Amino acid sequence: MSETFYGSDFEALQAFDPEIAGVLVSELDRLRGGLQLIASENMSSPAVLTSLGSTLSNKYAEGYPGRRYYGGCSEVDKAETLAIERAKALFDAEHANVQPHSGASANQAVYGAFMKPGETILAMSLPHGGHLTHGTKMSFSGKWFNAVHYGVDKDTEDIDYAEVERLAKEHRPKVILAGGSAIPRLIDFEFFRRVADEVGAIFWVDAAHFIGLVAGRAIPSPVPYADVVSFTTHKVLRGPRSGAIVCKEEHKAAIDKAVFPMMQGGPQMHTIAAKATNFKECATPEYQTYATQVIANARVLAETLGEMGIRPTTGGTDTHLSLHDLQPVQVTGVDAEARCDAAGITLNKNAIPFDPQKPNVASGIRVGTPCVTTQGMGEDEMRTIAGLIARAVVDGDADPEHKVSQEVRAEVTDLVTRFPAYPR
Ligand code: DSN
Repeated sequence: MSETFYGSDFEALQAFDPEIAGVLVSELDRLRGGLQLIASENMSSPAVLTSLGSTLSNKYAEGYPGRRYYGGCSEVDKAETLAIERAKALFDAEHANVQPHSGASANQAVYGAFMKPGETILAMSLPHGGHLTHGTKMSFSGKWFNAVHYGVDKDTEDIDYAEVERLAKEHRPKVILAGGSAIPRLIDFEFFRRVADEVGAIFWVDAAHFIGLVAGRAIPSPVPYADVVSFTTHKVLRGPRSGAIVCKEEHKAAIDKAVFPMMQGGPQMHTIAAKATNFKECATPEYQTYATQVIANARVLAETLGEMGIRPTTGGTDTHLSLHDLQPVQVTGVDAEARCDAAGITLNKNAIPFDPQKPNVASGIRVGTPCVTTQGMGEDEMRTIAGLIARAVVDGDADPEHKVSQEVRAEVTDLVTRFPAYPR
């Protein structure tokens, strides 16, 4: 079998293109050498990476299995059918479309399926934890549609459900959207469903961040409540960098037509094969254990950072991520990110709700546990990591040669040596 498999031939790449081969190796070294705490990243398995690096990348296959605009699709049809059936089974969904190239492409297709330009969507505001594609002025979604935004409650810092209901009744949107990029708490899908029904709206969940926790049966699923659920496949889910949509049977035709031919051309068949492999992985008991541990780790990390003065918004987390307010320690998000980076800790600055700083400075950081949990770390290691973050943020410096950067980096090296990414 391996004699006829032409993907992932690293030696051939090295011989022909040493510059790019060098980047592949140095990126792997970077990944292995530090702590990866970006909440939206993970480390796909060699099986997923093998499907990605395959000759399925060559195939044009516009259309859907059994209904293609090109010949020669018999084999890629098998891959896409497996991906669809596995996604439906994993999420107990009536229909799945596995062709979106990314989360933004999946979201574009949802707009295309349900909305005409100028119609109204009610979604979470970006500065309060939403997403660029949820109606911000910089994205197609805010340029082509009328976006009305809800935020979080000033006291709880969780979704302001009363505001959702008030705005829904005032604006009677075509679509109500729940989900975002920096929401540490569970979302009350039943509430959103009720409000959507009351105003006759489609209920859409962008589950990109937490769909892996749903797949691992670690948190409640939006699928029974939502008309449509879009997601990415590379976050907690741990699949290839890509997107997908699941929906009710009644929306199947609208979603499929919106993905292709409305928004996309040829599907990336290698990525679809990798999604199929990933969905199979996610159906295992090992993955369920992983998803549960991701949350346990995130809780301890958030709590311990809080004890060290780096306050978690909403008081903690129910998911894989927490958002931290750095104002009590008088450090900006941008400085915290740079100081952590210098110490071998990769995380991102993030606006916190009601942030007085501009988004490119920000008063917060977002931390997530998908990667470190994939590496096998548990709650004890999270306490250690919280201490390292606090040290880097409060006492550290953006200079990697600074004493604190060096000391923290030495402890990071110890951790990642004991819990290696992609063990050799
Ligand atoms: N950029 C992703 C994130 O970091 O949350 C969302 O698209």
